[in-house]
Amino acid sequence: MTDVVLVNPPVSARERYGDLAEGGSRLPPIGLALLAAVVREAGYSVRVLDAEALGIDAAATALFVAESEPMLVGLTCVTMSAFSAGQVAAEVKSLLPDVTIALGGVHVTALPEETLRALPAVDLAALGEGEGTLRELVAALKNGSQLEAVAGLMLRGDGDEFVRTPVRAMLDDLDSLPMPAWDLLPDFPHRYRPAPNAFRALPSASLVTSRGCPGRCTFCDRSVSGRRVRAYSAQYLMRMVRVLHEEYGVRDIIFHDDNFVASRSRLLEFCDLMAEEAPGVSWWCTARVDLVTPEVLAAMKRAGCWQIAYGVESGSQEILDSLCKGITLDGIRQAIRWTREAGIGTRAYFMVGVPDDTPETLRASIDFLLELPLDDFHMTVYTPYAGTPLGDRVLSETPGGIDWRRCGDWELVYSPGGVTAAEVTGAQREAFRRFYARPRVIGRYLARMLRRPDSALVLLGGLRAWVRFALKRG
Ligand code: B12
Ligand code: SF4
Repeated sequence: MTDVVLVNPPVSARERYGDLAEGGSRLPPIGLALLAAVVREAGYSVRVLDAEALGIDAAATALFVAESEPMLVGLTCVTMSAFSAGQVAAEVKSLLPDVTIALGGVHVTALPEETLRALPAVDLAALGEGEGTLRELVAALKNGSQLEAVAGLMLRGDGDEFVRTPVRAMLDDLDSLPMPAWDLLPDFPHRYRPAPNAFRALPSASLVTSRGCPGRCTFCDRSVSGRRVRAYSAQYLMRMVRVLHEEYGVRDIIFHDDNFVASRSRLLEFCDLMAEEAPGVSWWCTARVDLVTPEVLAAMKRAGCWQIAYGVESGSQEILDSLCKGITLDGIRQAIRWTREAGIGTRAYFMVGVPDDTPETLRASIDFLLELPLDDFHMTVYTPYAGTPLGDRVLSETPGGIDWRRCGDWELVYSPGGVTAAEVTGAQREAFRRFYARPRVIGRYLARMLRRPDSALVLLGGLRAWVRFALKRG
């Protein structure tokens, strides 16, 4: 018997990336690895079942869960995996009718009642950050005490009623957390792999080392992480890097924080430690264009940073302003130039199909993408997520709602008004076609394949997916 089984529900690469499946990633469920470590530290037994990584369906997932005869099953989900989580819950309940099933993550945090209504086999929802909530929930179930006393839950009441327990305070001191339980993930790190253009060496791992971002971007989902920045200290971060490298052989790390450079003093301290200790690990991260300077970039380069991904979103200043992004096209140009001058690769995230987009703003984004001296890019489709200011507005104006399963950032799931779905997809395909068909970009890919013959096949697979996507009609 195991006290707790934590489950990442099954979602296929096809469901996540559509036509770009071969160019996608499979990365560890960071939240679950952390929750597992917290449960273990509190003295309970715990397993993690990453059905997405194992490639098993809901029925097989439930069979594995049932083998452990758990007291509590904890499922995580984003919007697109909510129904899959519900399916796993239903299958588990058919095998273990008395087990308690909890659901956590950004989606259920933003839409607790709707989600519990849609997924009847789930007993309760954990809202917001889950470490303290899960620890207390397991203890309460073990002791048979009242769940109403556990902060951060949404419980089922009588009939169609729900009972919300007190709000769970956000964690201030991330250093108080144990290290993620990487040992409980299936064949970590080898079963996991970033997108073909998102690693310099394998095996690679990803980390989220801070929570929260003070930015005001109206499309951004911070249902769990909030606006207040809280971060692991540079020393703790360094310890994580060392453990990943020395115990798991990790050679490249992605810092998937909302905004890794949010705290400059921590960033500089971490860069100094990395440069001093030179643990033989390269890394890349996300950043806002208005938070980097030549000095910061030079320190990052010395510390082994090989790429920075900037949220550029659009080539139209009007669209950037309408999204409250708080950056300018010139600011983007400057950050990309400085990053290149520092010897660090540049990657930009664009988003098409936002409510104010028109054929002209889509054109402006493609022109801007091709103007910037970028090494890589990513162009997703705007998806209205509940809990974000823009998403809530769009959802309230969309009669009949939106199918959660389609909310993976690759498909237009609502009507923006100024552009059609075909125009949005057309812009995306044109961007991929024109970006990758340039001799400079092809040459860089060939050079990467020669430098890293061990990952040449992965890169080729990615290139094939992008070319097929770019050339597809409709
Ligand atoms: C890192 C990251 C990834 C990584 C790793 C994802 C992972 N499964 O861990 C990768 C790159 C693989 C990824 C993939 C995707 N992502 Co992502 N990702 C993030 C990011 C930047 C940070 C998430 C994170 O790890 N945070 C740190 C951990 C500790 O927090 P957490 O996972 O939320 O878990 C905490 C709580 O939610 C809670 N909790 C969670 N589950 C449970 C379960 C129980 C039982 C309990 C008690 C508590 C609990 O406790 C945890 C600890 O506090 C967020 C943005 C954000 N700030 O949230 C987007 C985000 C979650 N991703 C998003 C999306 C859309 C996706 C994809 C669908 C994209 C795609 N098409 O592939 C996939 C979905 C993959 C999947 N099956 O989950 C959206 C989700 C929006 C939504 N409402 O659906 C976000 C919010 C970004 C955005 N667009 O705004 N993602
Ligand atoms: S998009 Fe980036 S900068 Fe804007 S609020 Fe979200 S994390 Fe912060």
